[in-house]
Amino acid sequence: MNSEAPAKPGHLHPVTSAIREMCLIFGKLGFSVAQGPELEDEFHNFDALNVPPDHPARDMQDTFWIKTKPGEKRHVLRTHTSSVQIRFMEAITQGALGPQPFKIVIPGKVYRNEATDATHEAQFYQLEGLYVNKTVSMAELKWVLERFFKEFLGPESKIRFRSSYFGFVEPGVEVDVWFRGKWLEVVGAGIVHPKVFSAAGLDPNVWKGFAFGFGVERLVLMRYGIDDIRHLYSGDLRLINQF
Ligand code: YSA
Repeated sequence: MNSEAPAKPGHLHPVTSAIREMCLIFGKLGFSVAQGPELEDEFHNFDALNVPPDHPARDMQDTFWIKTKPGEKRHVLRTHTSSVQIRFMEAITQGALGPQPFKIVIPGKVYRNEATDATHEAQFYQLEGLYVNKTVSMAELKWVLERFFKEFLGPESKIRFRSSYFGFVEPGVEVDVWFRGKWLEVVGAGIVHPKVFSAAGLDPNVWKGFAFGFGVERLVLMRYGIDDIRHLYSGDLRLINQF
């Protein structure tokens, strides 16, 4: 610990309380919370999400690969929470009730082999969302995200979509949020790619969906005006005790 002041009893880390608050906001919009493993196989982290074999995200520099013997299934520390989209849909297809509409959010730790700086950690949290039903639109996606940001960052926040590429959605967008006079890029999102449904065992001719994912710490930094992500994990109680 860098600080001599003891932690105040009952205090939660700002990232923990942000995740709880985010889940409550999405809960009011009908989303339940789902979870999945942090040690993931290549299929759930990349293949099933239509991330091509030569995509740079699979590179040694970006991903923590677990050592395996030749011929063994390759494992990674998950690089995003999108892997849980596949796990949840697999569970739905194998469940007693069979395929059905659902809305979930997935908060969780993810890992990337990168040099840390003011906005990058090698271990951080994402919050993923997935809504699956027989018809789902970009307009609904926009409404849900706007409702979320108005509650989490304040009623003056608004959002805009810019087209972008992620293998697991088509169309794909980056979402910018208007906060304290600036547009900030905070979310990846889009309409679930039919190949993702097929990989998870759901019929893409029947099921449609939207998905989104964002970095939790980046939103905590914005909301509280903290200038460096590393402060959150320095163990300095002078920071923690302010929340
Ligand atoms: C996209 C489309 C979907 O339908 C669903 C999810 C997504 C998001 C996608 N899985 C993804 O991981 N995109 S991302 O690489 O751009 O990361 C998402 C967010 O994580 C970023 O916007 C950023 O807020 C945060 N992030 C990324 N690298 C980070 C980081 N936060 C802290 N440290 C890092 N090193």
